[in-house]
Amino acid sequence: SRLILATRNAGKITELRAILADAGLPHDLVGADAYPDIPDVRETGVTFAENALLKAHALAQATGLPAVADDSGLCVDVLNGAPGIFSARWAGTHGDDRANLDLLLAQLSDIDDAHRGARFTCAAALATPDGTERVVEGHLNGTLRHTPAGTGGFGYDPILQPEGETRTCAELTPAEKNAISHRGKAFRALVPVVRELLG
Ligand code: ITT
Repeated sequence: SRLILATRNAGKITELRAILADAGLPHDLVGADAYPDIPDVRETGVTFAENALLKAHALAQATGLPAVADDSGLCVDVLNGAPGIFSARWAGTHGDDRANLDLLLAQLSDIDDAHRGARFTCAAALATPDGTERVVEGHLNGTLRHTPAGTGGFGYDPILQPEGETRTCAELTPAEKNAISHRGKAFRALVPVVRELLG
């Protein structure tokens, strides 16, 4: 049976396919790009969980198929949790990863190493066409580098060094990142829920 991945972010799609396949989820995973006529949902929620549910419900309603969605972002301690749910458009243009990262580094230029704590959060939501919903969260704690390193992953990966690591997320292999990431944790927790509700 088919399960919609309610995201248009290519980095997320790549990671989700690997995470869900590794977890043994038997469903055919169909990206939202297979439905180009369905408009993007307005992310009007004030939490990651609310926005993930909005995206999952929108795709489930529009396709008549169950859908999972990811809302995620980087929460920086000295910025009181910003960029948070605004991570994808921190510098103004939605999805301009390089501009977002450069602006964040500029905002933190005076902050010393002891005060550069941050965490990635991912809310993973499941919605079915009958309106059933579930949502779980995962986190990855770390510190922010002063300069980007690495070419893997996407978004803020080149500046986030996970706790206990000497490399940034962008220097990890995809499997290493998925094993510890906010997204890996959230979607591995969602898999038994998907199995229970969808069979
Ligand atoms: P969809 O809504 O279509 O899923 P999006 O990119 O708009 O795609 P979000 O609103 O959830 O998704 O924004 C997520 C942003 O948070 C993303 O653009 C990155 O800047 C950042 N982010 C999330 N997960 C990340 C990760 O694993 N590594 C680095 N940055 C990440």
